Amino acid sequence: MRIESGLRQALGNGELILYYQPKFEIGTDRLVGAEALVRWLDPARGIVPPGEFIPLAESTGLIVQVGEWVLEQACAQAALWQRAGLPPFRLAVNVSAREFTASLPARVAATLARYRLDASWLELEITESTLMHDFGRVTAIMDDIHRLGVALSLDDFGTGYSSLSYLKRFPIDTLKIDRSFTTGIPGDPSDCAIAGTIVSMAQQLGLRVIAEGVETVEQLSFLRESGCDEVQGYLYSKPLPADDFERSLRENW
Ligand code: G
Ligand code: G
Ligand code: NA
Ligand code: MN
Repeated sequence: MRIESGLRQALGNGELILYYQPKFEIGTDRLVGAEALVRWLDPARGIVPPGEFIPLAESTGLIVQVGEWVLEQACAQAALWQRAGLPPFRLAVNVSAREFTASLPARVAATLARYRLDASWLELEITESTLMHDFGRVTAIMDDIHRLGVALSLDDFGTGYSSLSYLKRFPIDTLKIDRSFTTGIPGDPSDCAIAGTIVSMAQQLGLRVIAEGVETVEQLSFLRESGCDEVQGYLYSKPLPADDFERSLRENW
């Protein structure tokens, strides 16, 4: 309860901030995307990671307001980068199941318009739990988002319980191999088999595939050999504040 009222205040006081973690294409080593990750800058406690307040925000419904702020902030930042003439990349925003409502496509469209941000700059990361709700309703929302030119990726792939048949029924562009599988590469044969199978399934379905949580060159080599398209993880960069991200982008990437 204390953290809930604290989070409500944090929203009003501008204590939320976004960090940005780059995504790289394996074949070209080019930065092709980034994931926006929210943090709470609590004056008393310092930086509070999302793992400590997103679950609470989801169970209380506050995630809707948090999500509105995140989309707004991410688009504002991407528009600055677009206008600064940085090489274009897709900025991904995490969207929880409770935010995935019929009003989302219109809000996304309005936000893009407000910042004059091209839709090719935006991607939404959803999880399998979002897909397990009413099929017709979820498909309609995804189709509307897709029609705007905004990409959709399936986060934490392989950890959920839904049927694989959704991969052909929903307009998904990219699968994100969950960090828990990447961690076991190359030592754990099961994790290697799962990651390799996700990559080949994605290829055969015409989807892009990215591995998250890549920390070692051995993991990178395995993923390259498997044919994985992109990687994200500490091997390349931790999530960074906007200034640091932009500086690295100009200097290194
Ligand atoms: O940054 P970190 O690895 O600590 O993030 C932990 C979790 O919080 C991840 O599962 C991530 O998807 C989630 N998360 C981070 N930012 C957001 C956000 O803006 N919205 C939602 N819904 N989840 C987020
Ligand atoms: O649930 P989601 O996939 O959105 O979570 C992404 C989270 O993973 C972010 O909070 C980010 O900080 C974290 N992360 C990103 N790269 C790495 C990595 O290489 N190793 C570890 N341990 N965590 C990572
Ligand atoms: Na994510
Ligand atoms: Mn993930």
